[in-house]
Amino acid sequence: MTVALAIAFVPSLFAFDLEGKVKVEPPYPEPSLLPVDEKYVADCGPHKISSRLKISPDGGVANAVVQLEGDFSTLREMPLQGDFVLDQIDCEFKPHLALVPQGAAVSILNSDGFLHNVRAFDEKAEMLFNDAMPKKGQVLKKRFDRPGRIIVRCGLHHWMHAFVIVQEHPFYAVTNEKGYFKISSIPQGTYTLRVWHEELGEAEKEINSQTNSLILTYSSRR
Ligand SMILES: [Cu+2]
Repeated sequence: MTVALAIAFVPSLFAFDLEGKVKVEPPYPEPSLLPVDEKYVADCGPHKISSRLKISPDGGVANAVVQLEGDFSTLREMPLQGDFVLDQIDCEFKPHLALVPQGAAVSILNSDGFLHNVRAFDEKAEMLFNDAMPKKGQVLKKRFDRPGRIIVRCGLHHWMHAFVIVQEHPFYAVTNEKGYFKISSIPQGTYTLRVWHEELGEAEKEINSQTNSLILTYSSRR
């Protein structure tokens, strides 16, 4: 299930769109297989494919967070309505990375017919919540009031993790399977574009209204 972001800012002649691609230089690592504990194999299968680093055949990096830094405080507030969902299905979180406006309600689901134990931690590793979800179809509603990066884990299935990126403004994007992203209706100006990926780390680039497309390449795996 994907998370749809409804960004309803009034388009302006003085705004611009930015498209781009996040890449990594070869050689590209093979996806790693994560072992499943014996007692969970019946539910989850013998192993899981790691979601930490997904690279397309031409080096596009999925699940990188692209974010503009700037003062957007004069803009209209972000709409909080939307279908912000983090599902637990087949012993994995879907999506692996969810963008969520600050203060919006996020539905955490259990689509599996067995127990998950969802735990969220902020960037200082402080636990925000810790809830058992034993039932199929169970829904937990959570709100995140401060911008930042939340890691969500399952207390039972050690390979399960996902990120909730809490946005303070709409100028964020997550790269798709091919590494592409698009940020729309950016007010004219000069910004720092900050990129974060859980394996590849951080990168940044200065952009301005003349920058309509760019390719950002990580030099190697860290
Ligand atoms: Cu679990």
